[in-house]
Parts: sequence; structure tokens; C-alpha cells
Amino acid sequence: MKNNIIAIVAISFTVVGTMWAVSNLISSNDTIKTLKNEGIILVAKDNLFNSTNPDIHAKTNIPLRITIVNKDFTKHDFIIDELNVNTGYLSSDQDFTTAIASNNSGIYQYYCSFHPATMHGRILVDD
Ligand SMILES: [Cu+2]
Repeated sequence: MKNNIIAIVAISFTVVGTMWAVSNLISSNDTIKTLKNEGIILVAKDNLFNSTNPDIHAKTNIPLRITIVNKDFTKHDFIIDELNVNTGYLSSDQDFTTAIASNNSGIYQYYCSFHPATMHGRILVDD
């Protein structure tokens, strides 16, 4: 009888331990999903970013994931000199994911080096 109780207790610990491990695994997967879903997409098309070259808002010390997609037939790139962001040349239908990361608040310029006259906008980093 005593042995049975010990066995039941041991099994209970095993079950609880497994459930704990599984729930940790699930929650860490959730974290990865969340990270993947965060961030923004900029589509380079008709020599503009997202049609309007929108302001991009970011927070200091929180990297903002940003994906640039080229939907033109001509080459584009995406550069923020002050934040050391440079996607390199993107061919048609190519994309590149990087991050806007800054410790300092401020306004930074983004642009395409092939079409700086039409493809440029602002990064606003706030505390
Ligand atoms: Cu361009």
C-alpha cells in the first residue's frame, strides 16, 4: 500500500513536470510568433515606399523589425545613414528584413539611393 502511494506520487510529479515543460514550450513558441508578427513592411513600388513615403515611428531601445519588398522592375534599396541601415540592392520581388534600432530619440531620414528625389521619408524615434 505504501509503495503504491509512492508510485502514485512519483507519477503525479512526472505528469506535472511534463505538463510544465510542454506549457513552457508552447509559450516560448508564442513568443517567437509574436516577434515574427511585430514590425512593419515597406513596399517599394512606382518609385515610392508604400505609395506615400510614410513616417515610421519607433521607440528608443526597442528594435523595430522592418521588411522592405521591391515590387518594381527597377532596383531599389533602403538606407538610413545615421542608424547604419542599408538593405543593399533589391531586385524585383526581392525582400530584406532589418531593424531600426536607436538609443537616441530623434528624426532620421530614410531613402532609396537610386531614387532619392522621390523615395525618402522620416523615421521618428521617441522615448
Ligand atoms: Cu528606388
